[in-house]
Order: sequence, then structure tokens, then C-alpha cells
Amino acid sequence: MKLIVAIVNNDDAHSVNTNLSKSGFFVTKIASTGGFLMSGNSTFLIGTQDEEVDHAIDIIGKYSRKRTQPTPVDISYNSAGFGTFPAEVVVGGATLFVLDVEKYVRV
Ligand code: 2BA
Repeated sequence: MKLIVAIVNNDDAHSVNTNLSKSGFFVTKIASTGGFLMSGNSTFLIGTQDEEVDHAIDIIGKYSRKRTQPTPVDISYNSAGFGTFPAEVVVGGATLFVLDVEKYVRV
């Protein structure tokens, strides 16, 4: 068994959630915050059989769009006022981690 941790843009979270559930995946959605942009995103926990992992990744990829978002001013500029990061960054589609599950218990 695997645990997929998927970080998804808030604007895509509803369609990712709906389509995972429709396809029979058990999903937990957690409100999260990106450390770089310091804006909200959604983290999904999906416990599933090994052979279903690629199916879940396909669904998440299909409903997660790439988009550009402005970099916050306090990250983009140093104290001298010089730009240190690009004014915009490309965010997404989704960032995924696939972990081995040692034990899955429901009591
Ligand atoms: P954020 O941390 O808010 O990052 C938003 C976007 O900013 C990233 O998009 C990336 O394009 C850029 N970025 C992040 N850290 C950067 C840095 N140190 N220098 C330059 N640019 C940087 P994505 O890569 O698509 O990531 C979207 C969200 O996924 C992230 O939001 C974060 O919440 C999560 N994430 C991505 N990679 C991660 C990782 N290795 N570990 C944990 N969370 C991750």
C-alpha cells in the first residue's frame, strides 16, 4: 500500500477532490500554506493500493493546471531594494510524494 501526498492549488482542489472520489479513491483534504508564496493551497492524503497509484496521479495531473503567481514583495526584494527572485513563479500543476505504508488500520 502507498500514501500519496499531493499539494494542489486551491483553485483546482475541488475538481481534483471530486474526480478522485468519483473514481473510488479515499481522500483526506487538508488546508495548507506554501512556504514560499505564503498563500493557501490544499494537501491531499490518499491511501491506495500500489497498482492504483498511477491512476490517482493521472487524475491529479489532469485537473491541476500550471499558472503563474506573483512572488511576495518581501521575498522578491532585499533590503537594498534589489530583486532577488523573479517577480512571478510558475506554480503547479501539483507536487506529489508517494510513500510506502507500513501498516493501515481502521479500528
Ligand atoms: P510554495 O512554497 O508557496 O511555492 C510556490 C512556487 O514558488 C513553487 O511552485 C515554485 O515555482 C516557487 N518556489 C518555491 N520555493 C522556491 C524557492 N526556494 N526558490 C525559488 N522558487 C521557489 P511549485 O513547485 O509548483 O510548488 C507549489 C507548492 O507545493 C509550494 O508552494 C509548496 O507548498 C509545495 N511544495 C513544492 N515542492 C515542495 C517540496 N519539495 N516540499 C514540500 N512542499 C513542496
